[in-house]
Amino acid sequence: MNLISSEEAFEDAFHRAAQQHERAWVFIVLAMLAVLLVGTMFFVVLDYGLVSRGTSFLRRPDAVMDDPAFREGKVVQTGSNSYAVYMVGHAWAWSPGVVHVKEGAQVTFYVTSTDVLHGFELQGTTINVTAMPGAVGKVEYKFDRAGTYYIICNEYCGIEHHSMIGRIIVDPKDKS
Ligand SMILES: [Cu+2]
Repeated sequence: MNLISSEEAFEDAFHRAAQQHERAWVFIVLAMLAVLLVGTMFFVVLDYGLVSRGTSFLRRPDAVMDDPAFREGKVVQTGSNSYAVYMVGHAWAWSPGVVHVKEGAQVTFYVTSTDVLHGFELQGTTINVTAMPGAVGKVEYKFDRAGTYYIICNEYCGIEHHSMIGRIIVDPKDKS
């Protein structure tokens, strides 16, 4: 009798310890998942550039067209070889559609949309900003290689989405 009860006591203690151990690991795994999930969200939003850190929000989404720079799709020279480009996405084109800069140009893009979400992705570069109505995204890039860079809308925006292509043409230095 005595022997059996001590065995039972041992089993009880063993199960309690095992349960505690399992609970601790369930907690640790859930905490790791939470950190991973929140970390991924921060990475995608801030570092990957889906939303620019320089995004400023407007009260009226159409107010952006009150700004002549956006209305006219301006390219402003801000230094000897630096430019500010005011880029508007609308169904289904980019304005300005073609931008010429010199090799080595430092370009600041201000990106917005007049209607729905568009994706401002510049092939061959790290530029990837969502063009949002009511918000202006800011992204900078230095074009060290001459050539044609295509602006690809990477956010489905309607029937002619696939034809929404713009061009940034970087002219070689020796060309005047
Ligand atoms: Cu699109």
